[in-house]
Amino acid sequence: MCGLISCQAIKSDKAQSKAAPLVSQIYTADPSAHVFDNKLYIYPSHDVDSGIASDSDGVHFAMRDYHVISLDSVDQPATLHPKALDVDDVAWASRQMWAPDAAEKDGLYYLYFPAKDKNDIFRIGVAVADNPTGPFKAQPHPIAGTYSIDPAVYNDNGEYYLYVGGIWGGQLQHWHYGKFQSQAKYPADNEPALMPKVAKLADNMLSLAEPLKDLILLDQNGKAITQGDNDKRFFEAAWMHKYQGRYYFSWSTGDTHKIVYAIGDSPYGPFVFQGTVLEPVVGWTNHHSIAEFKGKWYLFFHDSAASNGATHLRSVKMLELTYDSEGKIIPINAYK
Ligand code: FUB
Repeated sequence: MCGLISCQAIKSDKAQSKAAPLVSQIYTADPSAHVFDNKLYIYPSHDVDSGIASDSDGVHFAMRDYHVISLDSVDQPATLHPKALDVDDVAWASRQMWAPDAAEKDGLYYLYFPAKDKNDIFRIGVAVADNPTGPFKAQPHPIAGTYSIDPAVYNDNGEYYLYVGGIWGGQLQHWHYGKFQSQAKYPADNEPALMPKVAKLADNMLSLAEPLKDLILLDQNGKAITQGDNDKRFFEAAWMHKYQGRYYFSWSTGDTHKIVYAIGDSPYGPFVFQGTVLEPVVGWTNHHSIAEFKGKWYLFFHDSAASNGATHLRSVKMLELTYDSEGKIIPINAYK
């Protein structure tokens, strides 16, 4: 099995990318894509070289702010917008502004982001703007009842669902019965894996309407995916989209470096495993989103090809995503 320091999924010198970075002024990662008013907006992390040595908790991902990327059409260059939010403007946050997402409701835009609080515990915050690119104004406290990382917000006809979670550095293994335990606890390899969490957002988009609960991911035999099934079990990078009336939940397998997906009939699941969306990319992390724009579907992802494989210096890219006649995603290899 690969470790965070010792293994990269694909070496940069073997990778001929099919896609170019959307922007090259800064390093960007963890793209969450949405279409607002017929324009594509991507909410990424902003990778920086902090000089912090890497560890398996990802302390070298020391991001401090967010910038939004937008595209009027896929044939035109992307626009990188000015800073949308800085950690110094978030009263409760201390460090590590990781993968964000955004949602629109009634003309306001909500940026959801994970950051470590003053006790070094990851929480999910929310910041509000009157336009999609910000600047966003952060709420004074994290969203009550939230924890871990990688928020993804899915708008299902005006009902908004928040998905969160990540193991290892994402701290999900420290949460039991809604309480943070300093001792990490993982299920045994043959037990159900730690599952991502879901809750509906309240009407004000600033709080949860209900406590976070497990989003159940099943294998093709209807059994919960087990902790030892590293090729399938949830690691981080939750995303939800709907295709032809069915809900597609996708995620990163972490130490096996894939983006995989499962299909369900409700935003709450359960979801049945289907297969791979994206093969491993250059760098350790794999993180994505999926959105429809002007009649075509696209996969948004990142890799470290432009930084010669530096895991914490990634670039956001996009490729068209297609389905077969039964709605199965045709797996993407970003290099072949
Ligand atoms: O960018 C920091 C972390 O790396 C994200 O939160 C994870 O999903 C992984 O991409």
